[in-house]
Amino acid sequence: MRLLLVNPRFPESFWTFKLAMDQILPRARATNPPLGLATLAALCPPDWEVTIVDENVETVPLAPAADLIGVCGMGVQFPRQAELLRFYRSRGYRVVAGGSYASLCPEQFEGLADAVVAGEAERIWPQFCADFAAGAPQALYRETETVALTDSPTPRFDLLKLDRYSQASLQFSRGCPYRCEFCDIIVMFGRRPRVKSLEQVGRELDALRAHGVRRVFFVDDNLIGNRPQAKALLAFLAEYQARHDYRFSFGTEASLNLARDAELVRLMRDAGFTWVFIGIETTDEASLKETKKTQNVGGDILADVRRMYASGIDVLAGFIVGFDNDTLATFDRQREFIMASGIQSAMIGLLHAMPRTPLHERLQKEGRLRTLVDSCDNTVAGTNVVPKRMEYDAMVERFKRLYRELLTDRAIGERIRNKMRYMQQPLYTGGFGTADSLRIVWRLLRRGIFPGGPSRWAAFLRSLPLRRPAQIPSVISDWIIGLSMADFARRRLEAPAAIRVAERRVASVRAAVANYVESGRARLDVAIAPAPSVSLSLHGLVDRQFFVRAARSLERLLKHTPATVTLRIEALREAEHRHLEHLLYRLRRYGDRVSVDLDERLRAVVSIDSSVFHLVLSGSPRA
Ligand code: B12
Ligand code: SF4
Repeated sequence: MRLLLVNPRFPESFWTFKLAMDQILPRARATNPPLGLATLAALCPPDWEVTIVDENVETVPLAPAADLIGVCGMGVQFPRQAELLRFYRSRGYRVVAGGSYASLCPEQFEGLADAVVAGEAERIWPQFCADFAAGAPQALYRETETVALTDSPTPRFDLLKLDRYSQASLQFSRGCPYRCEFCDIIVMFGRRPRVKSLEQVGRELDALRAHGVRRVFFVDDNLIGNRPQAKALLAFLAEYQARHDYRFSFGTEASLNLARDAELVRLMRDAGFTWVFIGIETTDEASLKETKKTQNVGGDILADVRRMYASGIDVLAGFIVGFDNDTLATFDRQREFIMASGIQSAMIGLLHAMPRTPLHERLQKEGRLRTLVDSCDNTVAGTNVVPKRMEYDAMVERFKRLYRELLTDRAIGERIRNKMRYMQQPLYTGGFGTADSLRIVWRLLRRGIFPGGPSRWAAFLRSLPLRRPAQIPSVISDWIIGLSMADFARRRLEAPAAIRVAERRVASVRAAVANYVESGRARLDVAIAPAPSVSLSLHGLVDRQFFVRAARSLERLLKHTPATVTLRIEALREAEHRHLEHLLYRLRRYGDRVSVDLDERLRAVVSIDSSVFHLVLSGSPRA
């Protein structure tokens, strides 16, 4: 049996760190590989031939040699996941859906897939494989019991292109003992953390070591959910690193009470953890109590963060605004805290109600759910929650402003200084070889710092720890994070003035292709609000000049505005293929905002990299 597993492209967000991936880090095209797919591959019968394609780092095959295609996805990937399922199914493939969103909302996949696997796959995927091989798969496989993680096999890391990611993923536990009202983790994985054995972790590390991996993200929901087991793991990791004389640099997610357990922090440090992502959410005690995040109540959160720094471990954090207790003034308090704490990777979101969570249930009862906003990415400028003590529009505007305030050059530099004052000896060393480290610094300077002009140069220079060279890798890393987030915010959380710029840029696209539109060979559809978008369709034959003019004006439109562009190509002479390629080459950098919709016949001869552009996959051949 030939199985193809696909991880659909993520829409761009703060989490994709596009600037870093595209322009600064060598080789990396995405942060993490699809660990769920590698685990699923390991659960297949041994005689199945499995291939994994991650559309975030490579293009999807349009006519793969496969008997079955599995497509995974989080909620944010659902539109692309659905598009891929529809496309492959329309080509006669048998398709199966799974992953985080299918686990939470399997009903959304009705009519999209031949089968849906909802929940952890360790027990139900082998059942599906047997049924599929026997020709009688069911429509839904839903895990209703508790999966023992000791039954989880070593993921097929060999099927992943690990060198295209900035770090590898490894999972020790699932579940979290707490009960935050907005959290879907405890709905999907329960409140009793389940863990793998230390031998299993050792085997996974052996496999990653064999691939030369250095940076590993323990993708646990809360690594310290079961403290005795976490401590055993950490001691094991320290011993593993020493035994193999191999330095992995680890990172993970953990609850804030980690900082209040000195032994745990010490073990973490000894094990080689260089960063930890903490759900701080807010420093407002009333909001924390309201959302039942009781583990964060009753301490000094700023002191907690600084204690982590003092041990050399960096803190990345999640923040939320929009609790019932919050007002517009909450944004100011969040800004003050984030600045003082020096947290660079501050993922701030408006409170979202994910389906099936207690928060969703409560707000539904209170009639406070908005339906228009996608509730799957918690950092978008919108939410499905109707706030209690703020006007919705004012809240969204203030949210965008908060990001803008935090992502000025000055604020990035100031946070670095505020952090480094407390993190005298960071454990983070980058984990790159000398040549790569130099390349990263050079690219950061050339593509990140220099283009920012004198104010950025000054902020950068002021943040350099000239008397503490050990801090340099962390400072460089924080600039890469800060500038990547600022780059995304500039393009996506635009100030109102951007609309005027968009109008000007759209007018120049119009002028560039006017002749072709008048002669009926091309068509241009434009929308400025709510977001600028341009759709250029080619249905008659054009010449080289068309592509040159279109490339120039579209590139500028994409560069200076948050516009999206759709290219619909129904007719193209062979001689024009290379001009189209040249046009796409110029738009590459903005590929996540460019959709390419090729006529069915052209799809076979013009290759479009779907990891760069959104390749539209209409289900059936067009008439
Ligand atoms: C690591 C991680 C990340 C990493 C890396 C993502 C990546 N590329 O892998 C980063 C930090 C980048 C990230 C970002 C985000 N994440 Co995230 N992330 C996780 C985390 C902690 C672990 C995922 C993982 O690797 N698990 C380990 C594997 C083994 O488990 P699994 O994926 O669940 O797979 C199992 C089954 O689902 C099944 N399966 C998986 N795939 C398939 C496919 C088929 C065909 C089948 C049949 C079965 C199947 O088999 C596996 C074995 O049981 C999860 C939490 C969690 N516990 O799942 C959140 C989680 C997946 N993320 C989530 C979200 C929402 C996001 C963000 C949108 C940010 C946010 N919180 O708003 C961003 C978007 C990403 C982007 N690039 O834009 C949500 C998804 C909610 C949902 N139900 O859709 C989760 C569940 C956490 C949460 N509650 O916030 N994330
Ligand atoms: S601590 Fe994190 S994983 Fe645990 S319940 Fe709260 S939000 Fe969910």
